Amino acid sequence: MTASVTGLQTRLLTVPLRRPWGAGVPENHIIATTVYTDDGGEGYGFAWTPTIGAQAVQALLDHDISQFAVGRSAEPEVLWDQLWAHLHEAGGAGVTTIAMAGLDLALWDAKARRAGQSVAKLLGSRQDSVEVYGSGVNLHYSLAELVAQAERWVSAGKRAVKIKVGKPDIAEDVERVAAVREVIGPGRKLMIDANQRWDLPTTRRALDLLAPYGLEWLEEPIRADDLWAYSQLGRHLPVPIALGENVHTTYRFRDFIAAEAVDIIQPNIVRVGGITPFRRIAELARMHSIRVAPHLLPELSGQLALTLADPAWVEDLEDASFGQLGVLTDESPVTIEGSHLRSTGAPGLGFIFKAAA
Ligand code: SMN
Ligand code: MG
Repeated sequence: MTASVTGLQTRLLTVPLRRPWGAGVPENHIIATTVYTDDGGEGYGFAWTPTIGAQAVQALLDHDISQFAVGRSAEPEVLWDQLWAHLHEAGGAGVTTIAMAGLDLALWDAKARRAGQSVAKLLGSRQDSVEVYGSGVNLHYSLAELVAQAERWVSAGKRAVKIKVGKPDIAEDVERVAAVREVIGPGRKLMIDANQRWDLPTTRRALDLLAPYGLEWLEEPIRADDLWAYSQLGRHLPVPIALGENVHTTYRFRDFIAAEAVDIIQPNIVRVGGITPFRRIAELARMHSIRVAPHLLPELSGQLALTLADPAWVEDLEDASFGQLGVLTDESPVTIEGSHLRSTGAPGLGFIFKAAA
């Protein structure tokens, strides 16, 4: 007999960032969830938004999702499809899927706790450790601040780092990429992230100017909605294209992969709707020899990366893990030493949010 859901509770936490992600982003929002099941089980999950929509996400969970889930199977893969169909008129992706993650993650946590295992072990851990890269939301940093950050990554033992590009004058991007390459030397990997700031011609020009610095990937040069523009970039670029933090459904990932418009995908496990769709996306990628680099959220992404056959790098955004933000009741379920992330093996997802941030 599988358990069924008896209740769902949410709490909205607003968490100040230790290093603001620009003038408009001083904090992040976490919608902590608890699911209850009729076998006495409990599971802890969350949804997350850096800036937009936290109250909308919480309202969907408190009203539509809770009402729909109670009385249904607590099996996350079964409930996910039913819930997605139920919520679909509110949109197949975005706020809908972000809210769905709040339930899906809590259900996976409950299932793993019931089995007395970590979620990674339950899903079949394939790696003892995964590599993390140093990352920063640093477009607003001065050149000196950026160089200092790159120096911190080198001292911390990172073997790969990612910086933001997309300054109004591309010459400034060239200067910043050159400076960071100088600090990290030729042996470390360097990724750049334009956060959808460019159009097609600017991207072509940027590739010409920046490829000589030896780049592991160029992330989100163009609006993530514009599959057509990505498909125009062509197949054998001097720098692989990474995207996915703003792609929300399995179908849309399929479309990018089928159009040969992406080389590395970066699903955000919350934005796609939880672990259930993340695993489907990861399988899709594997069938097409596309590597998966789960976006942000190292406590969650890191554990799921351990279950992948061929994980790409996991992002370690400076001072921004839940553990570093001080919002967890216990020690973090993952450890990061140098460039390696490992699981502590804590049961379930292994993290519960404090009552107040
Ligand atoms: C990013 C996106 C959202 C929040 C923080 C950082 C960024 C990244 O695009 O890939 O690190
Ligand atoms: Mg990014």
